[in-house]
Amino acid sequence: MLGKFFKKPTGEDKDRVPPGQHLANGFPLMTYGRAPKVEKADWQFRVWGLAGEKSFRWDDFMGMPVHSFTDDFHCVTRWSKLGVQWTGIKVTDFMSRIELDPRAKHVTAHCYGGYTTNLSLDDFVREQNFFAFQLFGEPLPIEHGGPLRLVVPHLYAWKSAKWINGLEFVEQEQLGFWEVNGYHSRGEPWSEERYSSLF
Ligand SMILES: Nc1nc2c(c(=O)[nH]1)N[C@H]1C(S)=C(S)[C@@H](COP(=O)(O)O)O[C@H]1N2
Ligand SMILES: [Mo]
Repeated sequence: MLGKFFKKPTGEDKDRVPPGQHLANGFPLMTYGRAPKVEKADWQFRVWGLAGEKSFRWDDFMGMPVHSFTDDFHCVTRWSKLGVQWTGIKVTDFMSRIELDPRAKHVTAHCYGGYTTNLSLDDFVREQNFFAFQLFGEPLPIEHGGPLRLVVPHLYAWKSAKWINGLEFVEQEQLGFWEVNGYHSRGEPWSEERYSSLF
């Protein structure tokens, strides 16, 4: 589907667009269901499973080091957006504030609204991954996952959980919302890990 909504990558952009992807015009929204509205004063983030149970409030997150990130964003429905500018908190900085059980091998991200997605610990705990609270220098819009979303740049964007509010650490992989519905359990865009071979 080229034309109004998609551009064919040209020149140097070409090397940045994974196989089977086209460049999006603007920044499309992709949400299953409705965007939940959560005020920062009420916002809570919980850790459980194979990690010491812990609860965080908005100010706890804002007390962690803040960084800028520029990343390409690839949705499995075949649009990519290059050079998205985010501000957020590194997953690695967050992880230094929790006590992880060495048996933990996977994590399920939980969100306001009920969405979930799973990641191996190896894919989750990376310097490049972060919790974003700003997009292009503005507070992260609700529709894009505000007040806080996960961004995992090296995997398809369904792993970048919007309205994230919890992490459940587990030993055995526990499939999330799209993964249960046939998407690949990992979702690496350069090798086109789009769908599960089980379906
Ligand atoms: N909570 C939640 N997070 C989500 C989704 C969702 O439906 N609910 N959609 C995923 C998908 S499929 C994509 S492509 C990206 C889209 O992010 P955007 O709407 O900011 O473009 O969010 C991901 N995170
Ligand atoms: Mo997506």
